[in-house]
Amino acid sequence: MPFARNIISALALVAVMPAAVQAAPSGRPSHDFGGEEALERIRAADANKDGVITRPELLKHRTAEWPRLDRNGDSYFSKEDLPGFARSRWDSGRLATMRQTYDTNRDGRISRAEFSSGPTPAYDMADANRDGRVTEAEIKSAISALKQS
Ligand SMILES: [Ca+2]
Ligand SMILES: [Ca+2]
Ligand SMILES: [Ca+2]
Repeated sequence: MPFARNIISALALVAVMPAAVQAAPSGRPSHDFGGEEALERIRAADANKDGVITRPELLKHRTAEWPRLDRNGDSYFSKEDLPGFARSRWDSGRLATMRQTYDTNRDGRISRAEFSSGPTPAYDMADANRDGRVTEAEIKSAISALKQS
C-alpha cells in the first residue's frame, strides 16, 4: 500500500537525520544534539568494523546518507525532498534545527557541500581526547556522561 510506504519512508528519513541535526545553537553539546541516540548512531559509521570510528569513516558515512535526504537528486536538501504530508515540518523541530546547523549561506536549503563539511557535535563530544578516532569505550563513556548530566 503506497500510502503506508510513504509514511514509513518519512519516518525512516527522520531516523537517518544525522546527529548534528540537533546541535545546540551555542555549539555546546546538550540533550538537544540528539543525545544517546545520536551517540549510538556513530557506530554505524565503522565501515571496517575495527571498533574505532575515524573521522574519515564518519564523513564517508555522512556522504552515503546524502541520497536519503536529497530524494529528488537536485543536490540540495530542501522542503521539496519531503513527502507532501511532512512538508509542514520543514520549519519546525528537528528540520529547522538541522537548517540552523548546516545551512551556512542561509538560502533556506542545505547543499551537498554544506552537509558534507558541516559540524559533527555528537562525534566531537564522543572523541574526548580529540585524536580523530572514536572508540567503543569513548562512546560508552559519552553516553554515561550524558545520563548523569
Ligand atoms: Ca573503523
Ligand atoms: Ca533535493
Ligand atoms: Ca544553503
